[in-house]
Amino acid sequence: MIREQEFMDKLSETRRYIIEKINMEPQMGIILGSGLGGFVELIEDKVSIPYQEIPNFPVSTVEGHKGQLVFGKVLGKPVVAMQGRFHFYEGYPMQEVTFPVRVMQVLGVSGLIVTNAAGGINPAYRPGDLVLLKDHINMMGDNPLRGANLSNLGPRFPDLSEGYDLEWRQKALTIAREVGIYPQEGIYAAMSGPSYESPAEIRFLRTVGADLVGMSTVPEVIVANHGGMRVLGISCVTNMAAGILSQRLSHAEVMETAERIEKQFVRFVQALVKGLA
Ligand code: R1P
Repeated sequence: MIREQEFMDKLSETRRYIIEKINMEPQMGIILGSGLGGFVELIEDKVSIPYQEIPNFPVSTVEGHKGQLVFGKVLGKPVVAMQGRFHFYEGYPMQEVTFPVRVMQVLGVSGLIVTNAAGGINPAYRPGDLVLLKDHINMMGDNPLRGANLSNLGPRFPDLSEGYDLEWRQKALTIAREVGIYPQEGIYAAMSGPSYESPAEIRFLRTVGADLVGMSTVPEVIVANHGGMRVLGISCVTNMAAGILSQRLSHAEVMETAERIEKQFVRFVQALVKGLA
């Protein structure tokens, strides 16, 4: 179980290590989902720090998640991007899965764009669609805030009634149209994975109102909200979920679709950083 002082000490050590390497204060954080890491090509005056060099950082083990923090500027705005995230199914406890969000918080980040590759449940979706998240359903069986509250970082019982900031969502829709993108809006259900969901689980998720399913994002969003950040969530529909179409699922397909829509995704996130920061 997490001890507050121990956690804060770790966080300070990580922060100290990072601020010695960068000479900027990132304003916005971006978490790049499976196959979407190419966004970092766009970051200027880059300082990239591999996760294995950062004290107290876990290491990404999933294909399509390179494993580095990239600091720099996007259209003049100071950002930090996670090229690769940590998933609960990799075996990390929730506090480790979300440790980078805490690091962003203590570096001064006040807004987070969190992205993922997701399976489409809503039959109106097609692989390749971008979806702005309006809410989530936590089906992971755990919560990153379990344990002693980190009272220096946020409240015991954070409100999630606008876990995905409404004003940002509205602005994001306008910004999307300006760059010729027409995203869907939907609710993301997070499962623990790593097995993909069964057709019966997908029918269940559809019944309870989920439009998309994946194995990430929700822990990060909970911690970001706890830390007082504004959050925007974007899913790339990389495949239809089990049982929606009669085809089998694979991470190779997830990566392939993510790569196919990466250019459009990058254009959108770039415009968002400019418009929201
Ligand atoms: C499954 O193909 C993987 O893709 C998604 C799922 O969560 C799972 O990790 O990855 P991201 O959510 O990290 O984009």
